[in-house]
Formats: sequence, C-alpha cells, structure tokens
Amino acid sequence: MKIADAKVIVCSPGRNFVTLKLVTEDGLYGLGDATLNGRELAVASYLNDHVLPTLIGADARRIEDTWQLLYQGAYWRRGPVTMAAIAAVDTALWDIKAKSLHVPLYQLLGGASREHVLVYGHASGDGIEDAVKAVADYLALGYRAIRVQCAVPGLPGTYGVGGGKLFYEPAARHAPPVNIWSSERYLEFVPRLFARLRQEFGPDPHLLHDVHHRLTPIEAARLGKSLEPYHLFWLEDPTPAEVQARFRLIRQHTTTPLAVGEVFNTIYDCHQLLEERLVDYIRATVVHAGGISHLRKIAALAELHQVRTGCHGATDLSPVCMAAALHFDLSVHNFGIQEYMRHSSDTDRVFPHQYRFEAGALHPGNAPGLGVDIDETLAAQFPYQRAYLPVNRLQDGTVHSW
Ligand code: GCO
Ligand code: MG
Repeated sequence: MKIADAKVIVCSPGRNFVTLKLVTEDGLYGLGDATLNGRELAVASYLNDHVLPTLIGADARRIEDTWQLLYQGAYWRRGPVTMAAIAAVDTALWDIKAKSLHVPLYQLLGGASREHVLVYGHASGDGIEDAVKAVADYLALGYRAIRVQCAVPGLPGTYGVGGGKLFYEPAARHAPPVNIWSSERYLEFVPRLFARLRQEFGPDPHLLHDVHHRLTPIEAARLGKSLEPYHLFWLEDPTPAEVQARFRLIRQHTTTPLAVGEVFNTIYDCHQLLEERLVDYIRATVVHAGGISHLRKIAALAELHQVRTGCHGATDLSPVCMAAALHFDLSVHNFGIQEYMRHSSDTDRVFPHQYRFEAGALHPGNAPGLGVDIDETLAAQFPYQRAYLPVNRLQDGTVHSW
C-alpha cells in the first residue's frame, strides 16, 4: 500500500487551518492536522518542501517506522514546527490504516475504555456576574466541566475573554494585539471569582482555570493555595514549564490539581513532570506532540505515575485533530478530560465530521478511520489570512508571557 500522492491544504474558514492529505495507490486517503496557530505557513513549508517528497512511494502501513524516520532522520529534533509536521503524517497514516481495515480508529488503539469522552468548554466574562451568566449558559447546554476566565478589573484585554461564546479565537489579522497584565491584580481577583462561582453553582460542576504561563512559581503556589476551598478540577499552566523542576515549588504548597502541556511537543518536554508527579493532567495533544503514535507514549508514561490526560482542544485545533484526539481519549485508560471549543459553521462545513456532543461528552463515531473529511472545493473558497496571537506586556511596558 504505497503513498501515491500527498498535499497540504491551507484554508481559513473563520481561522487558518493546515491539513495534510495522503493518498495511497489503492485510492484510500487519510487526513492529518498540521495547524500551528500564528505560524501556519512554516509547517506547510516544512511538509511541502522537506517531508512530502520523501514520502511518495513509501509503504503507508509502516506508521512507527515512518515516525522514526521523520524524527531521527531529520537530525534536527523536536520543536513545534517539526512535530506538527510529523503529527500530520502520523495522523493521516493512522486514518488510512483504520480505513483499510474498516474500523473506527479507536478500535486499533485497544478499543473503547469508556462510553464517551468528558469535555470542558470555556466560559468567560467581562466581570464576575458576566462570568456567572456564561457558566449558567454552558450548564444549560449540558456541559459538566467548564473553564472560567474573567477580565481582571482595571486591566484591558485580559486573556480568555471574547471571541465568541462557544469558540475562542485569540488570533487577530494584520498585527499581534497587545494585552496588559498585572499579576498583583490578578492574584487578588481570581479567588473572589471562584468564591462567587461556588456560591452560585454549588460543589457539582467541574471548574477549571487557565493561567497561561503568567505567574512565577511562588505566585502560582499562592494562587493554588487560595483556590483550594473552591476545589478546581485543575489549574492550568500556572508557570512556564521550560524548566520542569520549577513545579516542585508549587507542589510543596498546594493541593490544587495542576494541568500542563499544551505547548509541549515531545515526551522529553514532560518526562520529569510525570516521573516526579509534579502535575495531575498532561495536556499535550495530537497535532503539537508528534501525532497519535507519540502521544500514546506520553500517555503510557503518565499512566505509570497516575497522571491523567487532558488534551488541548481550543478552536485552533482543527476538526481533524479533534477527531484524532477523541479516538485517543476513548481508548487510553488514564484519560481525564478533553477540552472542546467548537468551530465556526464554515469550519464545520469544510470539515464534515462524525463526532458528536451529547450531555457534556463527545463520541468520535463509528465511521472507519478518524471519521472526518475535508471538502477541498469549499476549502479553496477560504484562502489563508495572515494572523497573529496576542502579545502581553506589564503595565510598565515589559514583555510578559501571554
Ligand atoms: C487553551 C489555550 C488556548 C491557546 C490557544 C493558542 O487552554 O485552550 O491556552 O486558548 O491560547 O489554543 O493557540
Ligand atoms: Mg491553555
């Protein structure tokens, strides 16, 4: 079963997506998401200029061998661009293999470990009462887990607010938006937000919060401690994780569960966090962590240390990635939760898919392969538009993590 054709489809049905399509000599095809928010064309070039010419004529059944060839064979390892390109090839090959065997992908990954996949959506507000209303709206839609972000009084453009109620789009066209940040104001505000939410909704709904790498370890420790009475499902990315040992300090001070890893690309980015059990959830996902093959290895290491998965699933992860993540989520034993932000109706039309939301959970469906397709004619009507993620500055102008 040789790979006969390969193409990269870049489209922008509401936001940019990069999709790889591999076609075999038997006429089967598979899809892989290669979208890297704000840096989309770098991955398209990596695939077009360097990877795809070497794939034509290769055996589409050799998924692990192809992964190793693209990873080790390039000599230059890791990094988001490389790993998104490898992920796209890997995902497309799994799609092809499952289609060739007429089974939904999760059957090849060990079969279903659960009936469906618990998901969380994002509620956000310009003020506390707005956030309360947004959470109520999500609960009314059937969600059982909700991430809550709220504008911090006195700071313009706080992360996590705006961009639509059911999808979240931080990237902007033409130039990066600039946000302003104060950790002092934020640390004072967030416990008040969650106190109000628990007062309104009681102990049942799972509440999550994303810090987006904005605190120092000791500040993160303080936040985790001050949120303990409101028992969050998780506190996400409390501090940057380039130095994994930084999380030891946070752990010494708080029992609030921690989730990390949406920007990780390989198992090497998180092995210490997992081995020392410095986090409770690992957020690496298919497109940014080398595909299904590599994510399974991360999940296996996490399982050894009782860390559960919580894959990234913001709107910039395409329906192809969402479908792949759902097959993975359904199959791994140590699944925790899946982030699920919806796509625009144009995106849903360009990527018809089988997965469906019901009662706060998703199921990938039982179509052979990933259960997601691309309408190339429609995709061509939505050409690429340059877009940038925001940047963040402190009140005195200093650049800060966004
Ligand atoms: C999340 C993320 C997103 C990212 C975005 C970057 O937890 O969903 O932090 O909001 O910022 O996906 O491309
Ligand atoms: Mg996040």
